[in-house]
Amino acid sequence: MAITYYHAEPVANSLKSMIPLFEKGIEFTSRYVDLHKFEQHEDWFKAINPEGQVPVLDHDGIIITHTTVINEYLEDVFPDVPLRPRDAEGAARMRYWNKFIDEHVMNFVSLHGWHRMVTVIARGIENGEFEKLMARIPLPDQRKKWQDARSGYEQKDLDHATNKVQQAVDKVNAQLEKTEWLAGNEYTLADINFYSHCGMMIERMFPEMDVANRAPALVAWRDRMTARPGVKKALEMPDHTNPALRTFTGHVR
Ligand SMILES: N[C@@H](CCC(=O)N[C@@H](CS)C(=O)NCC(=O)O)C(=O)O
Repeated sequence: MAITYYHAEPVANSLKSMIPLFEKGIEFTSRYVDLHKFEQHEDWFKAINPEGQVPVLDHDGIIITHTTVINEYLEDVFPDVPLRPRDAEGAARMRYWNKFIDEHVMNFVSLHGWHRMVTVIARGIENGEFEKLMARIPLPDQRKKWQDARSGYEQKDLDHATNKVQQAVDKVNAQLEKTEWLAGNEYTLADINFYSHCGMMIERMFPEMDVANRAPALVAWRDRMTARPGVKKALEMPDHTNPALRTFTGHVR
């Protein structure tokens, strides 16, 4: 059995499927894909994932993409250390939160990350070179995100994204006042999802939200998450982000 995990820095999607690999003690080969050099749009990588995005799981030649799908696949194939409740109700609760995070959190935090970091990168590319890089991006939505990063995101879109994040923080905090973990009394893939996309970086990215006072249950949960050995190991994976840009994003180190 051989597993290769293609990933970028330990944050957001790349972190989200790396945590289950460590939590479950699955041996895997790490293959770093350098997003700063647009390696995800190179032909060799698009031959593995035609959508040109990380992360990707290769399990004995079976290619799985999209983190929520990867994580459920890992759960089905390696159930010994469970990260999904074994009862139908618990699994449904976990999936409810995963759906909420995938649809109402991920893209909105991501927009702020791109605004603070990718805008700088996209503007640093010469005319002509930028168009060539755009032509290699397979997903139209991603191509637009890169183009918008270069021209600058609209304030109304950034404000909308901030509101979405704030609503999510309040909703998650309300849940964590009632239960230890998002889907109930068990640590699940839903916790890993929210942590990777929002929980780990919320205070650094949105200091004006005053999360410590606004959402103390979330902060206590975030500290429980960060202390987990599996999470720690994932966070220790290499980070090649330019340190000057890293301060604006969720990167831990
Ligand atoms: N829905 C996908 C989203 C994957 C995604 O957005 N990956 C980002 C990194 S966090 C990426 O590859 N960005 C570079 C690009 O699209 O050019 C998932 O859950 O895996």
